[in-house]
Amino acid sequence: MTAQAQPQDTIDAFHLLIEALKLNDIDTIYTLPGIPITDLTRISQAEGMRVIAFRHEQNAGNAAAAAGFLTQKPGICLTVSAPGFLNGLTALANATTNCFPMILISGSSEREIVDLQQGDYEEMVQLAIAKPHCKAAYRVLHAEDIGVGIARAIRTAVSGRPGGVYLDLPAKLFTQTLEAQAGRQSLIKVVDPAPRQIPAPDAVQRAIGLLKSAKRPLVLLGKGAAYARADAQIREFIEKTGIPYLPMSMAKGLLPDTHAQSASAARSYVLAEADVVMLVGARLNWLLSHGKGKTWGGASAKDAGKQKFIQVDISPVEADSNVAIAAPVVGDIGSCMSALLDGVRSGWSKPPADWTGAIAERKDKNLTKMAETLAKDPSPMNFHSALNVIREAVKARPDMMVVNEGANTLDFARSIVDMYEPRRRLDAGTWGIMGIGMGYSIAAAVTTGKPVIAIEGDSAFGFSGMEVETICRYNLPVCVIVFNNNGVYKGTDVNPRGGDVAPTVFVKDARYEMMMQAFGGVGVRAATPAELRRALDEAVTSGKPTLINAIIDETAGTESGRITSLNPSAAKKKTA
Ligand code: ADP
Ligand code: TZD
Repeated sequence: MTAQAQPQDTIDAFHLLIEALKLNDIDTIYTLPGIPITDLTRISQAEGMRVIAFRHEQNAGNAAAAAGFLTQKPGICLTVSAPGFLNGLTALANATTNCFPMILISGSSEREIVDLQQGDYEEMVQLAIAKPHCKAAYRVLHAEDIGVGIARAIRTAVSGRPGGVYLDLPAKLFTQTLEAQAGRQSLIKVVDPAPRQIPAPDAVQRAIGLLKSAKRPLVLLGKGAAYARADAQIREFIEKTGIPYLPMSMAKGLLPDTHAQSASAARSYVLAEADVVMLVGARLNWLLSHGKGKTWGGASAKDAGKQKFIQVDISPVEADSNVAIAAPVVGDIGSCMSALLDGVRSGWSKPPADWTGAIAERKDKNLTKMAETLAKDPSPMNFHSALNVIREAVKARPDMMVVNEGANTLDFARSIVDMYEPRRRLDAGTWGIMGIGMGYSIAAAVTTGKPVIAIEGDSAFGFSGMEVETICRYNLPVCVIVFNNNGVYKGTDVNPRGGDVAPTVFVKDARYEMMMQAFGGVGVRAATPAELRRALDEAVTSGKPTLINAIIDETAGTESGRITSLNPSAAKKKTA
């Protein structure tokens, strides 16, 4: 079927919905078709929207979430009812957890039948189920409310702390029509969807006062800072003040990782020793050991360290969520950093040389050690020797997008692959979720047009691997590199009873490259850094969908990568 013809003087709900999105500069839909949204996907395409159809809704949802992070406009994921909705819901919840703006739009079954539980096709109370997992859930029952529904969804997704919104569209809505002019007049172009939020002057002064009193100050940049696109103010603030900084993984590249003030190579030293820490768009969650314990110089796992915190965040309730925040600065990061910059323009002295000197010393030592490790060429490859190839490739093409998931593959890549430009890195994020790889890669390619390298553990890749067909279908410049060590974390576990293999072990020497070949893309097996370099260079130059099966020593990984301590058995040993 092609786009449905409709009488000149009427407009149906399909077209109203598409016009409402277009009116708000939304030009792409990530979806998987079926009843009742198949025609919506067709008509969207016919009306000039980019429609990217996936093989599983979770991947479409992850793509929408990444698109939201990269563009500051809510990414749109469109699914069928019940199972399609549930498949998309994980991505909606993950987007909300990561503060990425997205809208999950799902078709739903007949209200009358659902509410009486009479057993409709794909029956489910989707609105109620979505609600706890996103910022808000709305339903549109009448065509004349489509404009308001889309406007509310957009505003909710991007204003304040960004996040996910669910929009429920019952099948019956789509068949409704309105008089064309009245229909179009009912649509809303959202004015100023994410209004600036100016911080209170006294809050800014409190923060400046604390920073001025610091002997060992540190700035910690999170992915909220990357999202906010306040790149120039952040850089100016760091360089003007001379304060060392640490980027969280998705804030890497806000300033180049090779910047003299980056303290990444002295991370454990600065976290334990800093006396004033300014968080910019970063939460003190598990990724930062909740702001306390030995990481922060505390005497035991539960003790806070001696540092005082400044927290720059758009959410007023984030402060004190884990430890006391001495100076909360609430507002959008652009406005906050501008105000803070004004406060350090005069009468500012750089941090004491003994602090910056001690950091530089540790950095030098650690970087030298790292260079020695990276220079080794073991056979089979280990994480370091393979990642060194990617490190060089990103250095040569700093505008490339990097997507990263796995355990060891994530932890090592985060510290080995330097980033040079803002918002070039997407990863497993706040949940440490596996399965974002192909969805994020597809969105990265679609929204930026840049080459994408997906650095994937072999387990992580499996969660979304079927989307290599989608990558081939849309001919996207994505190079997937599977770090194949024959299993989850590593490939050496043994079932003590014999019989089945251990739960963490996969088929040995799996030919992942053939998956890409199956759909017309390029598949290469790479057992050495030279082979990996050749295949990666070719992929980046040609822009062809490519999968490189990088053979990694199956003994090289550690259990859960760097978070082994979170395993219950390890925690039990610690308290015993
Ligand atoms: P990371 O994982 O990199 O440490 P988090 O996701 O934990 O980062 O934290 C991001 C923080 O950024 C959230 O607390 C969120 O409220 C905040 N944030 C997101 N966008 C903005 C913005 N435009 N202005 C201010 N704060 C923001
Ligand atoms: N399921 C989901 C949705 N998210 C998760 N994080 C996990 C399971 C648990 N998990 C991790 O935290 S990492 C990981 C799993 C299954 C995979 C690690 O193996 P890998 O990477 O092959 O991807 P390495 O490099 O071999 O460690």
